[in-house]
Amino acid sequence: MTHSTQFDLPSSLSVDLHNDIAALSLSRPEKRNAIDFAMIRGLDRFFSELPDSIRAVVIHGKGDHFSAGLDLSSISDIDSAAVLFGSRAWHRVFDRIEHGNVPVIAVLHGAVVGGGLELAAAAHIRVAERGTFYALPEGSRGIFVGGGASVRVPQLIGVPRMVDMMLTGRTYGAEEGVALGLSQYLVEPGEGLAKGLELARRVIANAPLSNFGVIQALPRIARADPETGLLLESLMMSVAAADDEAKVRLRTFLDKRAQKVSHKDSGAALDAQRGAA
Ligand code: 1HE
Repeated sequence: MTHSTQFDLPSSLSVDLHNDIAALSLSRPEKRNAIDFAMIRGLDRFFSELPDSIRAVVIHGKGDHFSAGLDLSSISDIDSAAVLFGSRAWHRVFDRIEHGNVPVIAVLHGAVVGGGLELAAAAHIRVAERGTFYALPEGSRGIFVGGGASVRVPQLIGVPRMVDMMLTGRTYGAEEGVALGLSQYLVEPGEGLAKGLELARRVIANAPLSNFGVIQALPRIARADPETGLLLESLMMSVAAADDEAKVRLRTFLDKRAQKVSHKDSGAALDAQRGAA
């Protein structure tokens, strides 16, 4: 069911609610989901005003592509101050996605280009359909990345690969992307949203404080100096373990009523195998 009016979104964004998971669509297929300021403002509003009842978000794109990146017509005739403030607005929104209260899964297909890759990189998990391709054509457009790619893309694939993509226009396909870390899952065309929703359901089955630790503490610990990081890890562990939710879950395991860990059930392992085949 569509709930876009509840969120007061521009026409370029729409929302379907699947119980406590929101599927947010980039809905500007006629412009290949190019991201303009209205879409950025809409993303900002959506992620700042997300009701507590929404426990995970799946972002995907309508039409044949996830996103063609920055709407180039929006910067063709503006001064450098406006571009600077615009870029900082992208940063604020994508930070809100990465460090918000809910896990975000990006489902990718077709072009994941420039700012589209920057948006995907701000999500916590990426699922790519076969046929997805990744590019950073900023160099050939005479501009530079401005939505956080300099920080987030090297965390996924390393600085040398990003340099190559920007200097030579090299693109990566879906299969290479999953091997390099641009996505964690590879699925057949048309299966991405179902996979994203399935993953979201698994994610929200975790204890809320565990998920908080994963999306708020873990990335900061990984960037911290090791001594500070390890202290933060212990603090996060003690906060999560002291919560009633942990006590119930540990009791369930100790009473032999909890599911055992099973490698066969691991979607990640299955998809990685399929991707490598
Ligand atoms: C656009 C944009 C756009 C399409 N801004 N209007 N991004 C790029 O450099 C990628 C530019 N786009 C493309 O290379 C192609 O459009 C695609 C490979 C993504 C898709 O190709 P195709 O053949 O399916 O579509 P199309 O015919 O090229 O485009 C359809 C329409 O969308 C057309 O407009 P129309 O009025 O002629 O119908 C295109 O002009 C329009 N369109 N992409 C504006 N990006 C925070 S900094 C981030 C910096 C960046 O993101 S730079 C990367 C920009």
